Amino acid sequence: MTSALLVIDLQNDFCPGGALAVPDGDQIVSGINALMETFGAVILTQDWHPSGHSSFASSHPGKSPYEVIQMPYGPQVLWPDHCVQGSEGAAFHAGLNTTRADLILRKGYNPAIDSYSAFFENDQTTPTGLHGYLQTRGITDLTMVGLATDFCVNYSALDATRLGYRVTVRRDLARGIDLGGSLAAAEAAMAAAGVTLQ
Ligand code: VGL
Ligand code: ZN
Repeated sequence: MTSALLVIDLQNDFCPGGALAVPDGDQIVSGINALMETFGAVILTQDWHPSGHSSFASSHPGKSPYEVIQMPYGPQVLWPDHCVQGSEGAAFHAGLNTTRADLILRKGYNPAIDSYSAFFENDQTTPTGLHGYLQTRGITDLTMVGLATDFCVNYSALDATRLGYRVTVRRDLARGIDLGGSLAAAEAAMAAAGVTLQ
């Protein structure tokens, strides 16, 4: 078996002081840097939205952040503007060891579709290309860490198990947004799907 570490969205906007701050999101950086040294493959994901992205509440007159709307592909939480391409908020946390990364995968660049998962956009059909990359490298096992446990980590872990990877989520190296119980729901869904919650 060949394993990779997938570091999800460890960006300024998801850390304290950022536009969509995850509580204690910055507390996991040094632990993730240390964990990188134990993996033969390290992949970072980067949430990377064009300004005016359809997941931003500001793109929907009269709507507020954290409201849910119906998109052609299903329900979508509306977020504060975050991780706008090229902005400081979209940059990786300054303490993250990005030098160690083999691949930096950007997602969420499609103006009309959000992409929580590192594998598929939120329509659950448009691929990001990560599956092909991992397959051609012979990677079968994935350990996931980063932000946010209940959104991008959760969706990535569920897609990865569906695609046949063995998936571990390091809860100690992930943090959640927790909108109305979404953290507990995500952990239950991951456990039910066969994700190892460590
Ligand atoms: C994320 C909400 C919106 C995440 C990204 O990285 O979990 N959450 N965009
Ligand atoms: Zn986003």
